[in-house]
Amino acid sequence: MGNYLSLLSPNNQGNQEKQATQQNKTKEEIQNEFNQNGYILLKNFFSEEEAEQITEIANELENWNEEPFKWMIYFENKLNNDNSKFKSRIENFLNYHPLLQKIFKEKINSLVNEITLKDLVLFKEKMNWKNPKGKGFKPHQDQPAWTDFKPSKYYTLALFANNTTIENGCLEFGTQKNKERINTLLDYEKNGTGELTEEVVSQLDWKYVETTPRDVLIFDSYIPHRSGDNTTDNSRRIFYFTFNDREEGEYYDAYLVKKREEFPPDIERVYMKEVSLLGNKYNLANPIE
Ligand SMILES: O=C(O)CCC(=O)C(=O)O
Repeated sequence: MGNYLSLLSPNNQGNQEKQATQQNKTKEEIQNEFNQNGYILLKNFFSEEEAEQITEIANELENWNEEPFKWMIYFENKLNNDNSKFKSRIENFLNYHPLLQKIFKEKINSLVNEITLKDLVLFKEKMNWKNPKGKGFKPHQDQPAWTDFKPSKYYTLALFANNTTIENGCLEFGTQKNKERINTLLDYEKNGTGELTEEVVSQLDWKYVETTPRDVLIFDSYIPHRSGDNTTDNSRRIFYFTFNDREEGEYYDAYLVKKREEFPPDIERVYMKEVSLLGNKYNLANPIE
């Protein structure tokens, strides 16, 4: 583990305020930056070795076959619409991957708690592939996707299984020009894709966030974000672990039940009612078919 966790860990409390990270920020400065912007990038949080493990886990998931009522794999059509589909997203894999579970328990959950200063519990996890010619995500906030559940806010921690770049469709975050933290829902297309209105999009300051597998990114469910198409020949993979405040309840299992009802993975669709893709908040602003 790089500098951050030792900086943030309780057994280092004596000198943690003075100790600098690779970004020369104290723990308090990191927490303040997250509170101010609604997102924070921690550069080089992981060692080279750990970054390789993350990449290797993504490689393994890539080879998992579809299995009904286990992990959930979703597909999208290629950009050139040649009728071929590729894997676009996998959800509900944490409980089937012991090494990832270990990393989650030892590092991920504690880190997100320390940055947000909350006792957070996992709500859901996913990995988005964005293969070569994979499509981007339209500008949106995450909160409207999860309003079937009680939490007033969610926090997502992202891990990167590739370098993410402007060319392969890295994440972009929008903040208000007056620098005020966005803590409410902005105007979005309620009957369509969940996309923020053009007016809202044009009023925000958009910043690309390019990353490597050594980095960690944390963002909340009100920060507007989007990503471009992958115009390169390599895939761009990001893990997302989404949490909510334990005080607002635990919904991990309930979310999976609801998602399976509303937007089941392809392999389960034969068992389910017809799936509506358009205006489905379980498919908010994303390219999944
Ligand atoms: O992976 C991406 O490019 C964006 C993902 C995203 O915004 C989402 O899944 O809500």
